[in-house]
Amino acid sequence: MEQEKNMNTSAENTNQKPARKRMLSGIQPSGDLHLGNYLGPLRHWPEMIEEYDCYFFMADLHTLTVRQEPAALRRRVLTQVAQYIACGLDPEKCTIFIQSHVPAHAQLGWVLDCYTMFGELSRMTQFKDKASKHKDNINAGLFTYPALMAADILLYQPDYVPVGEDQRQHVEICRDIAERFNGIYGPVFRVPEAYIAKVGARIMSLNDPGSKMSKSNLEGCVTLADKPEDIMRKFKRAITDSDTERCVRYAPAEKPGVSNLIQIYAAATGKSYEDIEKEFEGMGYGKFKPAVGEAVVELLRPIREETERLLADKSYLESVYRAGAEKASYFANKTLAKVYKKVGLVAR
Ligand code: ATP
Ligand code: LTN
Repeated sequence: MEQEKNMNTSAENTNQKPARKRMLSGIQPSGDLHLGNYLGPLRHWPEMIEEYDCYFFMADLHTLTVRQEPAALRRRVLTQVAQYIACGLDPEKCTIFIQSHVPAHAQLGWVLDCYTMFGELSRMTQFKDKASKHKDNINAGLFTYPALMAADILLYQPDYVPVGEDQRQHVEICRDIAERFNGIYGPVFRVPEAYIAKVGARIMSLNDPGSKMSKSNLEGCVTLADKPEDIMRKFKRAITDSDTERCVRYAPAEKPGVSNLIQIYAAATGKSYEDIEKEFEGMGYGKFKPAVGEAVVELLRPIREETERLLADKSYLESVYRAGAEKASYFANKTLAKVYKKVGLVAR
């Protein structure tokens, strides 16, 4: 994973420097986790828990910005806890928790709302995008989402935030908010850096390679829960191009569909783009598309099977997220108390 090169100006100013560097990230349980979530950030998290002090959470409060069916949301949060573990996040080595179980997120979120400007929120791509897709529900939470995300991050004083390319702007605004706050009150927050994978940072939709793979277009999206036959069907139908040579060549601008499949195949097998071009030289798309499908089936099979096993053990899952909330709360409450004191709230 290639680390973003951002200058971290205030990191050394904080007096809460941990022994190990810290990482934090979250994913919204707004649908089933998909191949973009996995090949972008999630796949790299298990490597990180060996080296960093890691916090991973289900961003359930963020999910409320779009109307949800309550029972389905509850089910997806539990599935996501199981999937995090099935992807290799050992709860003994990192902290896994549910955002709404740690009230400090909403509490700091409110304070940061008051240090985030209307103009900067108006420029957020995700807001503009989601507002155009949900015209009947452009709520205040959708607008202030980045301030809550900044609170999620800053509560834990992390050094790095591992996310996909589409979240770069949100990490940038988080840095701006932290610097603004530190500029007024002194070094309260560590200013974190985005940590973005080179391969897999932006997986595109299989049936619309101009848009990122997303839960909102299920035929173009492979989920971690998909059965092998569904995965194969989606890859066989993947949009490529009408290039008469039908050659497997990495050229994102000219051949977005094929380049996306090469990217997925590279991420799933560890092969380089050149090796993949050689492997399929002269073969056309008829051989290539099912080969990518098979590689993804094998990549996801152990995750799906382990998720099913874990979901049958509700008491274990409960023990994981309860312990996680306790540990996360301890840390988060320390930062929140400091913030409340700095802004002038009376201690209880
Ligand atoms: P939606 O489908 O509604 O856009 P999402 O799939 O982006 O949602 P998020 O919770 O917003 O889900 O994203 C979780 C993480 O996965 C983020 O770090 C995000 O950057 C990353 N991610 C999402 N889609 C992709 C993608 N297509 N390629 C790579 N990374 C992605
Ligand atoms: N906005 C993120 C999810 C998210 C997040 C976070 C990611 C909410 N809070 C804090 C990293 C750190 C998204 O992926 N859509």
